[in-house]
Amino acid sequence: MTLMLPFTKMVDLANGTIPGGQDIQVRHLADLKGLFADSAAESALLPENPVIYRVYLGAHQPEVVGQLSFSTTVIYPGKVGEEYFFTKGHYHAKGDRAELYFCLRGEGILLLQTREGEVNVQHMTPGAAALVPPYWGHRTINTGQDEFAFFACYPSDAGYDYAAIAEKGFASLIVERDGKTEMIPNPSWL
Ligand code: M6P
Ligand code: ZN
Repeated sequence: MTLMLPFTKMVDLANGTIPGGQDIQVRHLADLKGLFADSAAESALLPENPVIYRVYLGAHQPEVVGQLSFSTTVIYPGKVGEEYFFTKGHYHAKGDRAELYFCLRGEGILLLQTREGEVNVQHMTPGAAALVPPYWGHRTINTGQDEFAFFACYPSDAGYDYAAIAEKGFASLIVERDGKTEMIPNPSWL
């Protein structure tokens, strides 16, 4: 066994970033192509290709049992059609791995779904600690006017299954209608 040394990373609570982190994933609209329900609105916005969110990796530990990794995610405000900007969303490749989210800034929704199509919604405002239990797919959505930022901690061996979400999406959409946030059924959910 190789003994790893403890370490600390600072999260900037003002903006939700992890300064000095070498690993930042930038997700543009093109990276989420096909995920928004309103494909005409998505196509119209594609030439502009806005940044939808950034993931700041604080610790990407070896992908083995017992290790924890952590990151922050900053989702920018905006919509594609009536649907708010969101993360791609994933199930864990190892489905029995859980994850913890802690909201730092702004407001949003943690949308969860089982593979059988059961949906659950958790409201995220600064201070909210939301648990993603094993087997729940998860996506975060910025329902506010400002940046929405949260901290995430997860087993390093959890892995990502994006394919199921890319194929079927989520059973519910989070949209703005008449200035209000609403959850509506996804018309293309099978
Ligand atoms: C959180 C964590 C990360 C994840 C990120 C963006 O920071 O859950 O593991 O990568 O959100 O979500 P996605 O991978 O679905 O784009
Ligand atoms: Zn996850």
